[in-house]
Amino acid sequence: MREANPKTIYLKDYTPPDYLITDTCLTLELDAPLTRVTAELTLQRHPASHASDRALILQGETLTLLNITLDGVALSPKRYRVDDETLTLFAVPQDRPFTLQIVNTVCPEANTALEGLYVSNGMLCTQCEAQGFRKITYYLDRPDVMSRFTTTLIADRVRYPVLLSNGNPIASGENAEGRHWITWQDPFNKPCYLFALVAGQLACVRDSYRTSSGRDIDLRIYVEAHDLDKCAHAMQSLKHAMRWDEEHYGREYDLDLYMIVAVSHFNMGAMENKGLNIFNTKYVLARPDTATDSDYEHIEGVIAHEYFHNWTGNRITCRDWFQLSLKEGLTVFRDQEFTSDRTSRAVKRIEDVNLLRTRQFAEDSGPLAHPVRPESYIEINNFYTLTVYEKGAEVVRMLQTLLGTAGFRRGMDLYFARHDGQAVTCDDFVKAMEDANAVDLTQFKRWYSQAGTPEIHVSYHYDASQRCLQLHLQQHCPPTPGQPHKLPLHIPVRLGLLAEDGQPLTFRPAGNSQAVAECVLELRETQQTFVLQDVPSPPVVSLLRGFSAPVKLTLPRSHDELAFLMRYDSDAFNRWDAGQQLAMALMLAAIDDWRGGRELAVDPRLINGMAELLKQDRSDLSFVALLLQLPSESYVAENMAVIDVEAIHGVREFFKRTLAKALHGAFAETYRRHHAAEDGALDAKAIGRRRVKNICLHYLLTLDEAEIYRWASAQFDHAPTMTDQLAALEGIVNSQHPDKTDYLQAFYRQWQDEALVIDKWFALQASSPVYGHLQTIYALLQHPAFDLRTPNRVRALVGAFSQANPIHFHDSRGRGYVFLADQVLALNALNPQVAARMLSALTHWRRYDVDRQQSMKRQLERVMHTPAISRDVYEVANKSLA
Ligand code: B3K
Ligand code: ZN
Repeated sequence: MREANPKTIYLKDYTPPDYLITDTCLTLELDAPLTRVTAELTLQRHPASHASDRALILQGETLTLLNITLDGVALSPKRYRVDDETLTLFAVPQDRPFTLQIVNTVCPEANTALEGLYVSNGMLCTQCEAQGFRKITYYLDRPDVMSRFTTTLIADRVRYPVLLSNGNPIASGENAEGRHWITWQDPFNKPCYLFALVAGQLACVRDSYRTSSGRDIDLRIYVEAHDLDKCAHAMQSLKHAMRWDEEHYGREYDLDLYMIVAVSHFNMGAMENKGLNIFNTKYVLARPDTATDSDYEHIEGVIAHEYFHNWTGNRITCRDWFQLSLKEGLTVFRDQEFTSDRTSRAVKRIEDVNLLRTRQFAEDSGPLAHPVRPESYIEINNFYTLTVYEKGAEVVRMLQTLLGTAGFRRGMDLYFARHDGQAVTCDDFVKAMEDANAVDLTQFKRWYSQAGTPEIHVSYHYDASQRCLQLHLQQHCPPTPGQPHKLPLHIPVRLGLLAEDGQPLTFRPAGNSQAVAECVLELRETQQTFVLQDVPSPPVVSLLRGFSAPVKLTLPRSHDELAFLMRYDSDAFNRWDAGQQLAMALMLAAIDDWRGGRELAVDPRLINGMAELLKQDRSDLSFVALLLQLPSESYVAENMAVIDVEAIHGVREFFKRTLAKALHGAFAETYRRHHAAEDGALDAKAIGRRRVKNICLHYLLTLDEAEIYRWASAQFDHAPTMTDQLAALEGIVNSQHPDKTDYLQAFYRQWQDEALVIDKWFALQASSPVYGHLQTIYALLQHPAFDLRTPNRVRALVGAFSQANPIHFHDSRGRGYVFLADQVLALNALNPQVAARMLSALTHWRRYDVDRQQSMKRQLERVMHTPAISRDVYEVANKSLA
């Protein structure tokens, strides 16, 4: 819990460690109430250390210290000091290696923060990133201290038959009193945040993988026995990821064994511990009747992400936690590319940009804005953010755009060759890109140090007599906390031109002798003019293709021009985006009308654009499904100066109903056709069919027609997949369907033993604009299946309500905010990491009207001034109010 003044840690204060730990031998006598840890560490003074002090300071929290010996001699209490966070040994040998043996105990079953060693459904497991290892034993808990780990696990053989740690098992045996032991050794040096252990009654699915050099890898997924039938997809995903990394980056797996363990209680998605990934069950378990198509895709993506970390994160790790994006941004970029290759590039790009533009842009313009490489933090766990992950991935993507795929690969090869086995910085990564391509990326590096989303304003002029197009680009980045003035960034802007008939136009960029159909403009100045020659006719400009940079682009366009691009742009991303911009412009205008009490209407260009789509027979139906969707309420909010939740919701619902009325026949026909073809298959075609069909159903359900209610009910009753059952239920609950409560109950009865499905049941209600009002939320809080100790459940109820149900969360009397603050305070005592995440829904209080601002602020203040508030929650509340 919080010290009087929580300390801020600064990047500028980084110094290399004063000691190295070359060998780490751990022995854990495991049990849920009390685990005894014996650590034998071989240390030596860091050859480059200049500190004059002979003290050694180890980190340790929530530990009970029993005994310390140095080179076999017990240390008297005079030789060391222990406090809540450190163990200081006053004088240790400076001129030779020495060994420390430290014995301490921990209490896993009291650990509700789920960091360090804890219990999940009777199983013992660990989470050490970022600083959880210090809750297991005293250590130099920092990523630039890398050591060879040998771990012996001892436990009751009935209650803990499976004992796992990193690397390979090298010895095992039986002890007295029904206990057994196994020793694991990891041949690769690693920082302690990659340490893991698991002990429990686990069942295992096994498979194997032959690497490109012909080595056979033993693959295992460990789960609770009743989940054995839900592992096949995760295993396939792992094998696909292993092959992809060989083919795309020449990276092979390096141990003989790769293990994944699924646990029900987990603060995030998954963790890339060396050779022993620990996963939230949500990203492992899938069966067609329990997991949706999107779940299947996310599982493949997260399995791949953790696998890719083996090279980008584990073999090459971070020097310090400010460099987090070195491994996270890069690994997200790699998993995005993998998913694009495995599914649809256009769909994946749109989904990623949607996330970035709605959530990361909001983060970047709010009080918690920070650079991709932050300069300071109070609690590092608060910096596993959309900026570090998603914007970090965009920064890597821009490097690939600027250097070309081959140049980027050369940079990656050099990065792996140069830094294998090291703990490095974002600068080291960019240096490898520079050296491999003989380019200067000094200006580009500002993307790592400057927070905020740049805005680009574009204007252009076509000169028919010269057949020349002049494009004028201006960049500006608004101030963010601590950064009032920004320098111009190096921004890749991908561009193409369309002729009046919608066909691509070729042109010649300045300095090119050849005509091209597309090019990347490199914007470096605050204002810059680009000249394109040999443009044969007046063009329509398609800019920022594929969303080539994480910026806000403004280019005044008529509705006709947007409708034209929506139909003809050869860049799939920009086609979709033109439709979104058209819908956005119309919705924002309608919001003005709503607020002025004027009558609303939907422009025929949007209706016709959607009608066209429904007529065409396109193969990428998942892409069509995205084109049929209106901008989300949160994206509309992001585009308003003062967010008006009621107007946004009212207008969006009006648009849905109007489109449903106008396109009734087409929606109904499309629904029936795809529904008739439903066979429960899981290939891209079947997934696309379900997506389009369920969107049509949701549009039609806004019309309150008995016939459509029957369709939804029938789909619910006979659905072969969770995708269809859940979509039907969601449609029913969010419509005026008279029997929605019965359907909710039926769903609960059917799935009460499947925790991940019950999470969906909570989330669906908590995010429902029709059903998820405060009374429902309070009732769900009392439901026997609700549990504040299970992060997935908390996210399903508290997270879904506060982040995905704007109309009820922003209740005009502020009761939604009181609810959230109450839950944050209750969570604060149990799990500060999750509590801080939940609080983030109040961060953007300045974006709302004055009354709401006051109510949100009051709750933030109430949280911040609560005694015993955690560092995690304090940092979010304090910075939100600053
Ligand atoms: N590296 C972990 C995240 C750890 C978060 C610690 N609070 C998962 C990942 O990004 O792969
Ligand atoms: Zn990661």
